[in-house]
Amino acid sequence: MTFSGKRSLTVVAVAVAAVALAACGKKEAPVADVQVIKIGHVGPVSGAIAHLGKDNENGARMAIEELNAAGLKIGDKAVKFELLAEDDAADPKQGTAAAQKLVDAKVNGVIGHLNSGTTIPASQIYNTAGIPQISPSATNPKYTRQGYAGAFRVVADDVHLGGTLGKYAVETLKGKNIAVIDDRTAYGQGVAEEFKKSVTAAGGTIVGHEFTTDKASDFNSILTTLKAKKPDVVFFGGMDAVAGPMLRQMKSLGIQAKFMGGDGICTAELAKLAGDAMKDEAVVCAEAGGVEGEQKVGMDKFRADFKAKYNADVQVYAPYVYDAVKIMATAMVNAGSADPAKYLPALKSITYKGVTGDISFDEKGDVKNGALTIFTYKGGERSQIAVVR
Ligand code: ABU
Repeated sequence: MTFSGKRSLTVVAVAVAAVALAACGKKEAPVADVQVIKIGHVGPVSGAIAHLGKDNENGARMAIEELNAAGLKIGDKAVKFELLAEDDAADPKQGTAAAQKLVDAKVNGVIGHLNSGTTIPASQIYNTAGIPQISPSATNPKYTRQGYAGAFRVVADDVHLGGTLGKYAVETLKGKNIAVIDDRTAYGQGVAEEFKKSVTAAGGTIVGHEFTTDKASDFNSILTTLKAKKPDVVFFGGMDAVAGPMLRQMKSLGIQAKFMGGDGICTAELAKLAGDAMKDEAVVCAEAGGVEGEQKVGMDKFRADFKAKYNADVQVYAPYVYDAVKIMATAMVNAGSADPAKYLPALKSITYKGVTGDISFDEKGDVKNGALTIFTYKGGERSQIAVVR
């Protein structure tokens, strides 16, 4: 483990000269040392899922602006948070390059990445550098099973997602013959395998499993193969940018099956990407988190504030990014230090009430008692079915 305390403090002390004169009294303002705390954020803000990367990045910006407006102190010093936002284009190689760039910039912590396929290789770089990382959206279980002391996740993982959706496909949708497609990414492959295990355990039959990529747009061949197997449910392990065109081609081929997927398809954008191929209640997906009861007030307020600020609906993960940034800042305040080695213990033991619920971490760094929210779409909008744990 590299969290040995050897890493030097990366807080940059900025002496703010007392040059401000009071307008009337010509009195000098007191000299203040303001620590600049660098928070890295990485997601795909270019490429097919740039809308999701921007959603995440805006969640981070919102949190950073609020932290700065609150005038926090860490130890006895005033602090200013700075966001260092990097684009990994959902590509593992660009993900590790972005991670190295943030390490070289001596960030105090990282929120990201969005995709499991970028988060997992990047986590090795952050671990070696001793920099804590909170992923707001990467759901492949491997991320927190590598034994890295500084790897945290504020959403449920693919075991939970795929397992719950598989059971739902058989027990609630009454699927008997179920087809699976995955995009061969760390996320798509992982969630599809968990879904299959759960379908089989619940008594359903997997009639076929076909493969695509996260850049594909022509699914006629694999959909024709699956159509011959007469599935009543098609599950897709992948992201909305691929699922939208896939739904359109299912409609063209006359495939009537229900369409299911994990959090990667469970976005506001999916309805636009699928267009008139998305019939009401024909798509079921799950977000890897969720709130109910009184906690919905905070989440609803966040969504309204986000829309007012960015003129865009939350896609999926922005509230989780927002909470992740604030959790990291709270750990620093609790520890009285932004030095990663010093605030890491406070992060491990944190209990935090966020807009996404009550957050604390288990021994692996996963959120404890993580929820899932099952959605369908009606009138082109996500419509909540249930929050499950
Ligand atoms: N969790 C869905 C999207 C991100 C990922 O895990 O790749």
